[in-house]
Amino acid sequence: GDSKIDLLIGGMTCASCVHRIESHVMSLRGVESCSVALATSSATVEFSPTIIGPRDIIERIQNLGYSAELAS
Ligand code: 9UX
Repeated sequence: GDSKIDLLIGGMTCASCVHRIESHVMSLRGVESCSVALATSSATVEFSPTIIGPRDIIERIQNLGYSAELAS
């Protein structure tokens, strides 16, 4: 991807949360990869900035019931 963001995710309590977030974020047009880590409550997302932006990605995760913010 052309752009990459690191996110802090709140509210993940089991491994299924990881797969749930990854599959939803991966389904967004413009997202190329999404790797969620339960141990560090974080996610790395690669995307094409001409198609989607951090705001949309964060909003999608929040809509699933988790908190999400830029880590850096
Ligand atoms: Mo596990 Mo996560 O039962 O939203 S899927 S807590």
